[in-house]
Amino acid sequence: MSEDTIFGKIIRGELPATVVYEDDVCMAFRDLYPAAPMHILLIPRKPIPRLCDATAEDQALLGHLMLTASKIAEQEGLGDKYRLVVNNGEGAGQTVFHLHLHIIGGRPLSWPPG
Ligand code: DGP
Repeated sequence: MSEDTIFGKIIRGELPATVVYEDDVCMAFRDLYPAAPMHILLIPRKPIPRLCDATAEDQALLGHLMLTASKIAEQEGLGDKYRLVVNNGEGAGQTVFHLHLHIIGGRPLSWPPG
């Protein structure tokens, strides 16, 4: 049912978002509650709730997301200084159950994350 998440609504144009990239497979927009000066969310159009719900059928889609994240980071001027995060499941902090990659940058990033 992840078509009914806020991200499903953004994909369908029912909720506004500041879109920075889109193609047939995915779209990327600015996070409404940024954790860093640059915080973009990259989502597949296919409504996969969590990364652990992806299957072998999604292999090309997942590869496309990774390569697109790198392209967006370059487009947004992050150079090679950015972090990709996937929160998988409630226990890991996932709040929107439509798979998404956080692209975070624009400040020093410490490790390990909290
Ligand atoms: P996560 O906690 O990993 O599920 O990340 C969800 C992210 O979605 C979080 O960083 C805040 C962001 N977010 C929540 N609601 C909206 C919204 O309506 N629009 C946008 N652009 N981002 C949102």
